[in-house]
Amino acid sequence: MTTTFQILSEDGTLVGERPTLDATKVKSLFVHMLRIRALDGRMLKLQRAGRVGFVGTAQGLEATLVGAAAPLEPQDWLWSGLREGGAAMMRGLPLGEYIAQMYCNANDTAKGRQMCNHFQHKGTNYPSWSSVIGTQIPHGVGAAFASKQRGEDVVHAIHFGDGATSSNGFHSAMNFAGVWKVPAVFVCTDNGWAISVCSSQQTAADSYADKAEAYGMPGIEVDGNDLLACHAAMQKAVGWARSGGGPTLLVLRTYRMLGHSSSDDPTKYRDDAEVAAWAERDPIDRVERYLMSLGTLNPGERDQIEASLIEEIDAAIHEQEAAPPMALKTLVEDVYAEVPRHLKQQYNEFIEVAERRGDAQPGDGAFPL
Ligand SMILES: Cc1ncc(C[n+]2csc(CCOP(=O)(O)OP(=O)(O)O)c2C)c(N)n1
Ligand SMILES: [Mg+2]
Repeated sequence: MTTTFQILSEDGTLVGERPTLDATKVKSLFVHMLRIRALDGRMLKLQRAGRVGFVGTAQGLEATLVGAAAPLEPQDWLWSGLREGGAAMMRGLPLGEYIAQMYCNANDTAKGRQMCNHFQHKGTNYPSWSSVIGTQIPHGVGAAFASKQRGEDVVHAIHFGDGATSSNGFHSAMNFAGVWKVPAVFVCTDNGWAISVCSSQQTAADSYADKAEAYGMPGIEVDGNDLLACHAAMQKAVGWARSGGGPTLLVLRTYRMLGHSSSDDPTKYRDDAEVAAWAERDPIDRVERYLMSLGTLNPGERDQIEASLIEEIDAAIHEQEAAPPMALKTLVEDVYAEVPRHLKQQYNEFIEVAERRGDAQPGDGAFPL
């Protein structure tokens, strides 16, 4: 029977090993958790209002994102599964850029070529998400092997969901990672569901952490609603990888509180009672109770922090909503050093249609034959 690593119990009292984080640091991580929740809430409203196309929230998963990202150094890499945009922001993806990627506007660094809500940030070693489940796992292991071969002081945090453990990429990547002892931490966010497939349908193993044994690495199950446990487990695994010890599989057990995405209706496949039970274990409320008990957070302070976060987010939304769409010309750029004749021709034909429809201004046809 797998035991679950915990430091902070549900009522916010310490039950495990002594936390290495001081109260001030915990409070700053608490603010990051609140920012992720506030941003998700805002994005979902924008989606419902038809202002952005698609949203997959991290509601309920905030301790996993923040706890696992905090122990990384700036030179480390974070390979995202489906929901780590908030972790990227914490490591330096600017809020404005995050929102620009939601709108796919002219400030979108992916130039509108990604689905919205699929983030990337070169400056903090955060490769673009892939919707194709599990593909980032072998990519991350390959990059971790390269870091090892080059003798770099770089650890790769490779995130994925419980559903990705059924992908080919998971097994081949875990196998190579174990053999090559790459500097990686596999962070499996077990949020109970892979869209409508629950964990008991996904695996017959007692825990996803058991899978590590077959690949010759430690596998640790962690209470994913416990910020301090997620942080401590990640800190140890990152330290182990950095010192040449090799990879670890961390399984952060938590719960996806909302739908898989804005296109999903979870009431079709899961019970309200299950959701209500997990709501009682909210990861943010737990840290709030702990900080209150330390006297580091005052009554009413959470409301004030939330209000100022919403103000900051709304200002960034207004700024990005005013930005123009990505220039149409970018459709044919960046593949060839010079746009070839056949693409110029196709582009000009496209612009003629776009002008007729009012989607392009006269003059947008920048490639006259
Ligand atoms: C290879 C592949 N198969 C199926 C899908 C459809 N799909 C999208 S998300 C998802 C479930 C992912 O679940 P999980 O890995 O647990 O991540 P979570 O959404 O719970 O964060 C599936 C099956 C896909 N995108 N790629
Ligand atoms: Mg899942």
